Amino acid sequence: MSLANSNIETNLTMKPTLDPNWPSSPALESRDSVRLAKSYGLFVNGEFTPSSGNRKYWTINPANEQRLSRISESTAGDVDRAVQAARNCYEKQWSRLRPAERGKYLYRIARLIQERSREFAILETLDGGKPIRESREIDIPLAAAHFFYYAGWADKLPYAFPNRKPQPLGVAAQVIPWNFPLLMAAWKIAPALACGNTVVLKPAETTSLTALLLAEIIQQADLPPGAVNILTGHGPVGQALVEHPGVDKVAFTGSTRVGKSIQRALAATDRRCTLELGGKAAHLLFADAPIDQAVEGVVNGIYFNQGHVCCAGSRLLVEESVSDEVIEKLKQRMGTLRVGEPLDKNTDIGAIHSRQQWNTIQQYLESGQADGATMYQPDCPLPKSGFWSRPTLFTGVSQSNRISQEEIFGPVLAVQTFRTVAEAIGKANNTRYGLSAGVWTTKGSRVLNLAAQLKAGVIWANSYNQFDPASPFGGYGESGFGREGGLHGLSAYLTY
Ligand code: TAP
Repeated sequence: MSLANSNIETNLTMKPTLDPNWPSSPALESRDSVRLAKSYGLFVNGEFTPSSGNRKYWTINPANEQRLSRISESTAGDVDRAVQAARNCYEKQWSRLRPAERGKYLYRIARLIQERSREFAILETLDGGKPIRESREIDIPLAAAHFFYYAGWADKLPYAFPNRKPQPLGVAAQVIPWNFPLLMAAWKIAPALACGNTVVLKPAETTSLTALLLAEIIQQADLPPGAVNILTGHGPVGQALVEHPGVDKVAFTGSTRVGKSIQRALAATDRRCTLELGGKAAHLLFADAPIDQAVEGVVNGIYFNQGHVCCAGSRLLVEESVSDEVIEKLKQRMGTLRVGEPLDKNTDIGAIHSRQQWNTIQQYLESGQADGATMYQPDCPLPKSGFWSRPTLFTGVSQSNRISQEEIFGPVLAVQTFRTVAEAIGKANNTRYGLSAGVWTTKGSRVLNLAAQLKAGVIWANSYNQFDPASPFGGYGESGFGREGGLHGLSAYLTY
């Protein structure tokens, strides 16, 4: 058969029909792909139950302010019930299980998260406002990875702590924030269960949907009733939980203000506590760094998840000789960022999480300008409804300005310059926080020197926001104490 007679020939000779105005195909993730209940109950003792007070509140989509579903407000009685369920399960079942059996349950949860990852990603984006690209490629896979990782440790604790007898603590009260809802739940629940503890978890009031889907998965995975309990509601629910006398361990991630109040409440008790709090991280960018790569890393470091990131690189310290070039390149790159509909797969910066957080960011934008810094924002269009903030860069910032001292938790970068390494270190460490830092240089010896001198729990070199379940994460100073992730994350849930 000659090619001239074949279909291949015919197709090859057809004129191209690609219309440059065609829209790109829709994302697989859409609002229609998830089934939202009209309202949700609490997850206690393996079952979804109404709250005893029968009070509910709306959770909304911050990208359009539309109501998504109604969430139950737990009462003190519900907290009591959940802690009791966790205690019963701890004493009668979970702590007595063969460790390898605990591991099997955790593997099951990890696989179910993977199976339902699209649902999880859409819910996370709808409820929290983060771009679907981030929920799909970072939050959800990392959450599954944490369960896989800690599943592997469940029957190897004696190897993790040789010559010791590691024992679980009992009932863990866990309270998490709204910026990485499923991921924070995984960071907390996976190591606790792997070590033989049971859990009562309170998600943030504005982002409970993925925690409730996780509860469904826990049911599906057939965990013993009471091993994991999830209580929704506002701050006072978290307070009642961490102060409950039936709790043996408190793990909190959130603001430094609330972290301090928890520490005060636990001061006279022998309960174990870990606090993962705020941050004000610095990038240190040296003249010898690969500038384009560094600019990309700085953009990722601050604008990822709208800057709602505890370890966000919200300060840039750049060597004076390259500062003009770096700032120019930063502005160019910021101009290419797409702000808008979080469910659009091309979106770089999604919605600000809530009106309250939007107000906070506006106050900092005003404060930066009032203090004399120069503000730059690209002229990108913003949607009409919902909460939005353009990526922002401040130059001419001084060390005492609020925007260089306080955690903004928004897409706002404060730029300062330095001339010597000592000056860079001094400025980077001049903060009450100490969660993370980024170093941009081609000199390996400088990286090692800075890693030893920067007071930060995590230091990335020529990269930023790299997370792995095997690597510990936590802070110094007002960024809290204790580590999550890796082997260190196990020790927070054990006595040995
Ligand atoms: P917070 O206001 O502190 O809230 C965190 C959690 O605590 C929420 O579930 C909250 O409930 C609850 N809560 C409020 N008052 C409480 C009390 N008195 N006792 C016990 N629980 C209470 O923080 P946020 O605004 O959600 O999150 C942002 C903060 O979290 C930032 O500072 C950020 O840096 C920090 N963060 C740190 C890390 C790490 S790993 N260090 C990771 C993520 C976030 P409601 O939501 O109902 O108020």
